[in-house]
Amino acid sequence: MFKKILIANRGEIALRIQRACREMGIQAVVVYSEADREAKYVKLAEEAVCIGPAASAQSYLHMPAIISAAEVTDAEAIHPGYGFLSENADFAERVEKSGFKFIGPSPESIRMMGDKVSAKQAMIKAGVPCVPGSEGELPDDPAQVRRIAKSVGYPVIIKAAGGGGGRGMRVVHTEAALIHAVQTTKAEAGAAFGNPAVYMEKFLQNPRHIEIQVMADQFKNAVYLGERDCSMQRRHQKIIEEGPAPGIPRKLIDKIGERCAAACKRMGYRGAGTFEFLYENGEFYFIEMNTRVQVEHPVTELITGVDIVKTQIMVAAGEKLPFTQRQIAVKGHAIECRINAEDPFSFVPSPGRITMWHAPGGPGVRVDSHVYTNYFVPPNYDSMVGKIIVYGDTRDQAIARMRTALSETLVEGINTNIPLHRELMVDAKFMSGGTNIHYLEAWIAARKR
Ligand code: MV4
Repeated sequence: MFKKILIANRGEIALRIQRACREMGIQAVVVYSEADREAKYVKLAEEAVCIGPAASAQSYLHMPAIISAAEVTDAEAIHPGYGFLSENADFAERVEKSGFKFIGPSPESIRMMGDKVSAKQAMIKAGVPCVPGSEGELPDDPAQVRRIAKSVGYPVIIKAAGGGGGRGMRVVHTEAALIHAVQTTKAEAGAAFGNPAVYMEKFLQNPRHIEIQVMADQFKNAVYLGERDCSMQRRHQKIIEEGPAPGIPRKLIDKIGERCAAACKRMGYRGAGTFEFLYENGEFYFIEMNTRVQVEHPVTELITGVDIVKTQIMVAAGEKLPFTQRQIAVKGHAIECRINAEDPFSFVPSPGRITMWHAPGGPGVRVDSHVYTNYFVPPNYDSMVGKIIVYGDTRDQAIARMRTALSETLVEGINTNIPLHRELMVDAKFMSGGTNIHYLEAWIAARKR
């Protein structure tokens, strides 16, 4: 096992990874920007290296600074967390070329999934169901593009191969609008991702966003750890995640989960991964794969008992997965509310000094946060200041516990979205479960303040 790991991230996930290291008897080195000197993950670390100014491009995204920090502290491995460099294949490659282990998949796997066209082709080969659409990249010939759209059937969606997470897509409802939409998306994709390639899919109108967590080792063992429902989102930012997904039969989850695990084995995938699906009318359609630990990983940790971060470290060190598929069972229900420093009505970020922070507690309540009373939320990064995750035997119990947890939570000095969460936890449609990806935005539009 590693003696020392460098954590190439900030905020709550830097603290989460540090906690896994401590439990495993591994020394953790944290890195921080000038804006993060006061963060809890820095204060709690035995070793911390300043890697640059507040701007991410000059600190958390600056590969030479991070690799130098690993060199001067004699770390053996680098955990990238989520965001920042976590899905950058070139970074993973530079980490390994510099003699460190990258705690994540191989650069080849990251690259393959980063290109949404090659990811989809890999899934088709592996028998994972995908949204019907173009076979790979769209050709240049407008007549051929029209023919493909006709056979897929309108509405269609044009997506950039280099996009993902909601960036670089355009819905097309009629043939008259098709070619212009393709050309515009290609131009934007070329400028934004350095890759003008686009592909086409049937546009699903009212899907849910369901994702399957997987974990694999270098010996081609791979298991799926159930699912999460991440449909409660606004502008591609998830705000509530839960597992299991309300109303989806376990048999369907097992069937798709087995396909995901089989795909991992076939690809020689190592580490944690998430297969993202759209779910509509009882069918799953693969859209993207994330090759990192995700913000919402605690939901899976609570319903399976698996420590995902610890397992990431074990498999990166070359160990076998410490469990088989037969040993994994989903039990109970978990819900996560992301707490953001923002206005609960306008969603404008609300950085600044937190004059009072009181976290909830009690049975089945977990809080992953790097903030505390007197902490200054810097304006330079994501507005998430923490996550409240609750567990219950049933979904109703989890909701009841989340209501209690939210009622105990006290944050002063900044605005947060806690009022929004409090309202949603008593919303009849949320309470009955199974709302689609458009529900939250429609709910916000109709909301009275
Ligand atoms: C789609 C779709 C409907 N049909 N693909 C948005 C983020 C990116 N991961 C893929 N996205 C979508 N792809 C087809 N063929 C609708 C979305 C989508 C969405 C997906 C998941 C969660 C929230 C979303 C919000 C708007 C659109």
